[in-house]
Amino acid sequence: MNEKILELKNSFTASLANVAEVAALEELKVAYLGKNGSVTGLMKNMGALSPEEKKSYGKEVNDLKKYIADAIDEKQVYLGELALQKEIDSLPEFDVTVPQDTARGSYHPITLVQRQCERVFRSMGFTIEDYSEIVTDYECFESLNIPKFHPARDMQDTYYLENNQLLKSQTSAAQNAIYKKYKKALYEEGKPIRAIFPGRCFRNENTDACHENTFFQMEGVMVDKNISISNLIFFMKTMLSEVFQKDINVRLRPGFFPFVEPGFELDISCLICGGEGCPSCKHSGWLELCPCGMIHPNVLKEGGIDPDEYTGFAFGLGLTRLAMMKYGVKDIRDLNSGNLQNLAQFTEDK
Ligand code: FA5
Repeated sequence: MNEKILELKNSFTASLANVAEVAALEELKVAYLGKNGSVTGLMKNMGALSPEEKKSYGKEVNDLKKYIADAIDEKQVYLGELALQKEIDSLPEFDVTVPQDTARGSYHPITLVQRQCERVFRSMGFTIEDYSEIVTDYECFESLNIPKFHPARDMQDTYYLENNQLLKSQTSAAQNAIYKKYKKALYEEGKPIRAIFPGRCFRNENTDACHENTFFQMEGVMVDKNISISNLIFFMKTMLSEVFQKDINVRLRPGFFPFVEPGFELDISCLICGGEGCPSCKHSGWLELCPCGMIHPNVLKEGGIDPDEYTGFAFGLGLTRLAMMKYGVKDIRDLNSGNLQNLAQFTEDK
């Protein structure tokens, strides 16, 4: 190797070893590879060389250029990593096992009543089902004896997606799938269908103290031979007395839902005003809590179950309203407010 080139290479290597900061590295780069740098200066000697010498000299200069450029890039990466590590080391250390002073989270009141209901129904042999919030028109309406353009659809306007699916307006949307899932066990093993399916529902409606556009319901169905209204009333009464742990005034009145026949509205005496009338109960003293009825033969048929052989009941409990009554929340909108000071009060249960 040309002596001058070798000298420059050695001096660069020694200087690079002493560089400890990005700014100094940049200076070194300019000193060697810049327009007036040492390596560029080597090219000026080319004129005095023979064509043969020029060839090997030129190659050696180019090799040195590449060597210096690569070494600078490598050092730049190294210095970057070093700086990052320094920054990490300067962060305060923390111990994940040290207890924090901040308040602990609590269960939402709707979660609490949902779990109470689940406990009661599980103890009576019901399975708990999870179901999608996005459903088809068939699931939410058609399979429930509500054909297209049926006036009953007006009661449950909801939010439609561009692909024609919709946000479910009622947990009843899972009924058809539940019948299809369990009919084999019903027919072949004689196992009654007993299922509850809590879930979030959506409706396009004006909100007030007892109506939200997003709320929770808990559907329940039971199908077997000889199921009657007495079974329905027994399960409703058991659930309410377990949840409230006291006697509650209840009234049952006729109600129309295309998927049950006969259908009922189950109201409870408003626990906010003691039945006197207030905004929470639309000043009637009663709160619609749990519509129910005997499953319509068309709905059973659509689920693959012969209505001449089997009967069943279904109910659609308003979980959000149940939470209002249980915890004395006067305005349903407070439950969706995300106000932790309000919500953190309800920690009595798991
Ligand atoms: C239904 O949704 C029927 N699917 C219930 C049903 C199931 C009937 C099975 C028969 C058999 P309805 O629209 O009334 O029915 O709602 C049921 C309950 O959900 C109401 O009683 C109420 O407690 C609650 N609910 C309804 N709309 C709202 C709302 N906008 N905000 C809060 N709770 C509501």
